[in-house]
Amino acid sequence: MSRLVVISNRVSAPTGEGGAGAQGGLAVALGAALREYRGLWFGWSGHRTDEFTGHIELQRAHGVTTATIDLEDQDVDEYYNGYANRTLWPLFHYRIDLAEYDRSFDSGYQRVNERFAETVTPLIDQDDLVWVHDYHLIPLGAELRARGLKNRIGFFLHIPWPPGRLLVSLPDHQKLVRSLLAYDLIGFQTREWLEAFRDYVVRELGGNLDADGTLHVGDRTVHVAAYPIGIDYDDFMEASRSPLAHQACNRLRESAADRKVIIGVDRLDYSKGLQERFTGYQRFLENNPDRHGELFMLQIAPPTREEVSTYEEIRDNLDGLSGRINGAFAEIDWVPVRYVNQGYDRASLAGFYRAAQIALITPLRDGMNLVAKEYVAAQDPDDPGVLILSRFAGAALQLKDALLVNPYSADEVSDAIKTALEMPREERIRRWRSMMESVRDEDVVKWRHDFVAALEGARIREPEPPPE
Ligand code: ADQ
Repeated sequence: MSRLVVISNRVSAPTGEGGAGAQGGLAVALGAALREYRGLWFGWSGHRTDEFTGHIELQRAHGVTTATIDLEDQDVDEYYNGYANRTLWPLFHYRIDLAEYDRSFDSGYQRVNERFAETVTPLIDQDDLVWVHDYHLIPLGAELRARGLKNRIGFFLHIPWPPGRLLVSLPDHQKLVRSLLAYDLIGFQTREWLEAFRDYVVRELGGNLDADGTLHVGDRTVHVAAYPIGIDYDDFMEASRSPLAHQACNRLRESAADRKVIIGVDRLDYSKGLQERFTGYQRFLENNPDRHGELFMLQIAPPTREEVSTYEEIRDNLDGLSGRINGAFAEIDWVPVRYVNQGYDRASLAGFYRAAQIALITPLRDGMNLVAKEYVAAQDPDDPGVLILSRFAGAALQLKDALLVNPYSADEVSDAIKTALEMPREERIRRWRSMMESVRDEDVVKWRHDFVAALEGARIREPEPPPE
């Protein structure tokens, strides 16, 4: 079995097996993959330095070696806060109104990808499989090839791929997409994003598509496929049975005092549709005065990317909106919105999910959305809650038995809350069972096995012809 080298923007030091750690689902999933394949995980430490030195900090913990580098202030501003999070993130989430195009971002993005390639190349052995993650590192494969790497290199995009009509608004869009052709395998979360990518390559780059889905562009052959990411089912179930999860569940139930709980859990990001969700809930309260006092909404949303101004704005907007809803509807013994700006470990989240009769997960656009899957996994099989899910989340293609809504429509969201509150137990159980099977069977272990197997099977690269 080949060794696996995972490269992502950030590296989270693995904390070992078991459910109670404070890591995100992806960090746990990649940590497990690396243990299985005796791997190396390379990326940015998250720290800034005055001057880039290329010094690699190597650490070994719980069977995984991590290798991290520090970046300069200018790198962080132009690459991470700039091109990745001000240009690509909004554009790939269909928000060209928020996308900022600035040449200094392009050059910073390119420079950091070159720095990643320069530093990681000596750590890669001839037989290693290399797996690059996400929109921060699109040109990395081409930079690794430019340094002579012949290994099989795969890329997985965690976020949506935008329709060609939006993507062409990006200056130098062809250059960015062409750099992806250096990979042997490109994975997307869903068929929808995969098809948008293929359409672009066929129309804009003159590519051809084989019957088996392989793309040919000039002399390049690239395998492209959808690999929907899942949760670490076993690990999450273990977390949800832990004392911490029970404590969290009881704490929320006791404080709810027989009221039903509608839960939302998201990073504070405009793609997650939080303002639209609050507005949908407000519409429900306006339309159903008889239900006031019977339920409340708990929104957990820790701030992220605070150095990007649009994220400050959304925080201000939500503070205002939650305050206005509470001001308009609260009674002395009932507050309709509990809005919490802190993150929780996975075990506590599992407990909160279990205590909530409804999950309201309404991103305007989301590559997958693992919170929806975690909510399903955490439910009591005899009395499961109802998942209300945006039809624009990648997860909606698998969780077809959720109540699927258009997150832009406050009326649809309001109606779905009413339907969820009134849904008979038998229907809740039937819908939950079918969703649970998909969450269990299409988990993160399957995701990484499918991707790595496809990468192992991807054609070994022919040596490049010598320059003329
Ligand atoms: P994210 O946009 O971060 O990820 P999501 O998949 O919902 O979105 O969450 C990832 C993890 O973060 C989950 O395990 C969740 O429990 C945790 N998390 C989210 N909000 C939290 C909170 N308030 N407190 C504590 N933990 C929280 C990106 C893409 C997604 C894709 C993932 C994985 O945007 O579409 O599903 O990568 O590929």
